[in-house]
Amino acid sequence: MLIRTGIQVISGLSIMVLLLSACSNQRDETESKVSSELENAIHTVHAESAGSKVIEPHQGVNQKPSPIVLEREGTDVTIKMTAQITDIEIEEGYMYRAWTFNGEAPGPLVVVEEGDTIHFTLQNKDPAIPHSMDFHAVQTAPDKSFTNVAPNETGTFTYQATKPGVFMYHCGTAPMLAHIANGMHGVIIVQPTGGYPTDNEVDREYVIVQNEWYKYNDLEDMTNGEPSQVVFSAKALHKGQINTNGTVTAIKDSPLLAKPGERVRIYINNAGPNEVSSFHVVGAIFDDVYLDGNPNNHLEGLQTVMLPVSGGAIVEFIVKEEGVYPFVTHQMNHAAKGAVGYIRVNADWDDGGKISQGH
Ligand SMILES: [Cu+2]
Repeated sequence: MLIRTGIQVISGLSIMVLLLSACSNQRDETESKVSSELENAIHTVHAESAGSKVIEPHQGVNQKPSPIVLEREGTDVTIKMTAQITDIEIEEGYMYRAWTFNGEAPGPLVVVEEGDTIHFTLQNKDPAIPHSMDFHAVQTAPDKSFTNVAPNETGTFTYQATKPGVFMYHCGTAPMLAHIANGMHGVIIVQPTGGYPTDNEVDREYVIVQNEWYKYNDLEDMTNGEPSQVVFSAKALHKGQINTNGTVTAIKDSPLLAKPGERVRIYINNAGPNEVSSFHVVGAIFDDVYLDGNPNNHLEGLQTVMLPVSGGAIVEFIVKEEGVYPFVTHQMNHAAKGAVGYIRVNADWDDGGKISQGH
């Protein structure tokens, strides 16, 4: 019989306190620091709600999310995405009129295979601002292939994905910081032709993105300030998985799921735009890590993986027993601003016998 030793029900704050009490011998001081940081974060959010800077052409514009189109014919992959203005509730009661791909922030997950030729079309539904697409997964001349698409116009670009990995994509239109920080970023996974050495050991796999938010469309704050929220989102890799925006409660309200003893793989990417991620799963050690998702960059036995802005990784770990395993960026001030998600490990969870792995 399994012994329930994990944390069954836990709040974001108590996780922070637990983490910090384990990591520091100045417990009282740290706890009060975390509380005060949380209060500051909440205060900031409320302050922002009052004074938004929605530009005139975006006032009253809230475009419904539209699904990405991804069609394959041999090694030719047609991808159609939109640039659009869509409200995202980053924190309960705090709406952010995001600049997005397809109405999601981060944008929809793109998965292709090594060697594919991508025929990419961007439909710019923004009535006022040009947008563009910079896929880190391709090698091409940016001034030809990542160029602006004017408002209400469509642009098509062709390039090849020659290297496997977990790559960032983002809008590259100036000022790029504003476009990315306002929500125009996402992940493209290029699956390696020969797979990963540990493919056969993986029971379950998920895609997670970290990003931070700033005061609404405030380039000064994005440039010189501190993030208001640092968040995780889950992007559905397999049917039935959650697909969320980057919000402070996204993967706490709907935890990732696994069963005791399973090996979990997470494809993780840090969209920034400014902050490094120190990705860590509480109660687990990464048995295998592929930096940037390239099978040649294989590391073993990591407690934390460092993700530069735009950087990605695949991490694999065993969830030993039942419980709730939080994952965080171990930069505690960022975890306090929302960058905490849960993996719920439960033997009784009825997954219909399906393994959420797709190779
Ligand atoms: Cu843009």
